[in-house]
Amino acid sequence: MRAALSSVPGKQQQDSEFLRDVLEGLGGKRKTLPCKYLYDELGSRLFEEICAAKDYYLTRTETNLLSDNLGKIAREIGPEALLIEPGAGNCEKIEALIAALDTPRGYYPMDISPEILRAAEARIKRHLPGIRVWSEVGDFTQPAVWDNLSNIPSRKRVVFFPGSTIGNFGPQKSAQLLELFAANLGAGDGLLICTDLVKDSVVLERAYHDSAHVTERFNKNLLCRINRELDADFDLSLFAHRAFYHPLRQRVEMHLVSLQRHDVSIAGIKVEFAEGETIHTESCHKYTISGFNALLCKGGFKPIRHWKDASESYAIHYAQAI
Ligand code: AVI
Repeated sequence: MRAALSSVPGKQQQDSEFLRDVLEGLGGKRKTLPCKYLYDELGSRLFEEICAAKDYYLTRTETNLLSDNLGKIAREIGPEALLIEPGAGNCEKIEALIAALDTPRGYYPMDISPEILRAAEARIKRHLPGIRVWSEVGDFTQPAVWDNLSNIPSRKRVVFFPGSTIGNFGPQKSAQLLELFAANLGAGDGLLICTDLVKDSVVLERAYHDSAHVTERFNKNLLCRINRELDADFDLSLFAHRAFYHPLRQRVEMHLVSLQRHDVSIAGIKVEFAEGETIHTESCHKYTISGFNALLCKGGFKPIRHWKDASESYAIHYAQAI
């Protein structure tokens, strides 16, 4: 396993970046926090709980859609492909896909966590012993983390980006991310990417305000993390979880609402909260097929095919780098 060292900052650098981002986000007129900080160890575990929650239909729908269409997807990808998975996590979803491919050349997972990658690599070796794995530790949004890919021989490269993760990037950043993918592919190489689709706002809001309150714990864990890691004194009982669909922006927004006027100290710096003031913690964009095709084109891809579930709730798209 080779680490892209330049893109894996040390603990001290991580802490100071976290503090800088938190003070910057809470210092503006509209308070925000970058959603990447939701995923510390507990946050990642809570996210796994969200994926299994009854009201969060996304994971379930994607899993079924993938397994229902594996043969067609494998035919579209074709033989001798190297599968690249940015933000691979536990590699659970890719296994069935690799197994369905005609003579796959190997698997190239990328993740910020070396432990997660090590476990995933072991899992692939156990379940698919003939598959070569090249792991890359680092933040896949950083171009340098992709550099080692050019040393891997392959006839065709395919980026696999499931989970509707593209939806957390926002209009500009999602196009930039697709451009980064395209820059690391050759003409005709593939992108298999999953998106949640625009739908009834009641269904969307229930997914992010689930009846088991897991998403609320996930959202509030961000304040716990700031308390723990940045010597802050957020009182969690003074914040409420709110998630609502914004139809014009086609996104669910997740916020933490201050229930009364109060001050919070973060590393000795005072931050004031008015009653009703919110911290915007995450945006989850939803797409129409034509809207996402336009984004693919902007990012340097030609849309080839897509598959939707029967209720047209979710989509898997296959596109080719231009
Ligand atoms: C990771 N991502 C695709 C999730 C989503 O649905 O946008 C994150 C999430 N936030 C709250 N619930 C799920």
